[in-house]
Amino acid sequence: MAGRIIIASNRVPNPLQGKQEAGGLVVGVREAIGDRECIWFGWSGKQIGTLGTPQLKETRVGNIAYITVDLTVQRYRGFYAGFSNEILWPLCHYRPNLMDYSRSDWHSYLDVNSFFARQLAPLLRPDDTIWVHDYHLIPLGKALRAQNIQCKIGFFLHIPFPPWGIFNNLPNADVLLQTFQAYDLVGMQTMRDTTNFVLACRNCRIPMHAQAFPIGIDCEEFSKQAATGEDSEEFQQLEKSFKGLSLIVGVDRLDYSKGLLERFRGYEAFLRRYPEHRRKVSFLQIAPISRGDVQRYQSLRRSLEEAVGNINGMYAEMDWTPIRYMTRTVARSALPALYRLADVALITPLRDGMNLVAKEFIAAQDSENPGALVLSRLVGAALELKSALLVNPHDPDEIADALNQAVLMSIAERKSRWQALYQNVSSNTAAAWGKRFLEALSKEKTNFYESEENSL
Ligand code: ADQ
Repeated sequence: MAGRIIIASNRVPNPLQGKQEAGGLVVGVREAIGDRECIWFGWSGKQIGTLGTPQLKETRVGNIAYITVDLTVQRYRGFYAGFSNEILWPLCHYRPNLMDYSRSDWHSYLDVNSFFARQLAPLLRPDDTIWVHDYHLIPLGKALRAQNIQCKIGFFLHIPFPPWGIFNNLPNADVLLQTFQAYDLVGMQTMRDTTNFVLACRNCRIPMHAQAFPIGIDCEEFSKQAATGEDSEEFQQLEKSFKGLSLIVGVDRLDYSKGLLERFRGYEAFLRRYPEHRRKVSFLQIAPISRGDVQRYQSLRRSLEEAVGNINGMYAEMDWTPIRYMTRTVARSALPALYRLADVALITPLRDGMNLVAKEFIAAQDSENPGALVLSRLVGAALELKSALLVNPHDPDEIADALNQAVLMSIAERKSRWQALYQNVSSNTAAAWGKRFLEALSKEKTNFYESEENSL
């Protein structure tokens, strides 16, 4: 593939932060770009009072030009806080009852996507390849076609795609689905999402194809950071404070899709039903606040604090705290060593497109003494990480039983499960994900319902 790569995502990574700060999307995309010329386009993260003439801000680092544009407060509310996060996010995480729908947010969503397309179109050349990311920008492809852009355009959805019976709760669901037709390739995280998407399109008589491209992590880099991080002061402190205890760890953005309340219920059931583990384990849950200005997230935060308070109130001893819960931001550089120190990772979202934390935990383990992974069956990663202890996150007793099994697991079993998991995480990397998507996009546009391995 010649030509430039154009990445469009709602938020653009800070070009001045190194690899250290990068998440899966950023790593995968950067590796896939390689040395090719690239524009990374999106929202600056800034809200402005009135629009005036939109100002594009460009920062170039190496072969990548990061180009961002501000949004007005009104557009931010309708497009981002409203339609993206209070309608599409709950809907795609199988929670249509949490949608807070308004027609004006829908119009704002379409309007901002057209606005982005108008800003991006003049920067494009005919031989560019455009890769659009995630639910904020579903109609961007169609809006670009309306600007007469004929380049190849691919789309990847990072979050789940629910069954039609759920998706059709969205007013104008068919109109939104039709906008996917502007893309030459649509990628989903798993075959489950791909099937749901294609069947939803069939229900609306929209001929569409899609493929599964499960996202990975930069496994080698993560393993290296975990091993070297053991010398850091943070790690030493942490190790000292958990000395003699089995450490159970959870790391998730504070979001209702991550199943934190249900997880705390599971941990409570574990302490209640297996009292022999009290004083011998400690659970550290890190949950950095996200979307803190949204009311639903504020009330979730209060419920979580109450749940932690109840468990600690009920089970704590003078010299033992059952749960430590942090909403403060933890340096990303501290995570690999924390995962390595942990005996068990407890990752139990109610729904998740993939869940990179599960993969990062596996990458970070010491091969001679790996920890055990307790993972929700309902996340994309569970379809790959089959040697984890898989649980239904809605069942506190199942979580409790899995925690008991994880804490007691022999070294031989931990090693053999981890080897199978590591094999998966190290072969399906972020770089491989990005390359697979762009290679598939560079191939034919036509119907590949039958011919492609991962397509419907
Ligand atoms: P997220 O919902 O954000 O991603 P996840 O896949 O777990 O969920 O990725 C979170 C990332 O943030 C991980 O790389 C993690 O290490 C990092 N992180 C978490 N806590 C942090 C902290 N305190 N400080 C710094 N970094 C932290 C969305 C979808 C997922 C999908 C990804 C990628 O919801 O399902 O796996 O995109 O496609």
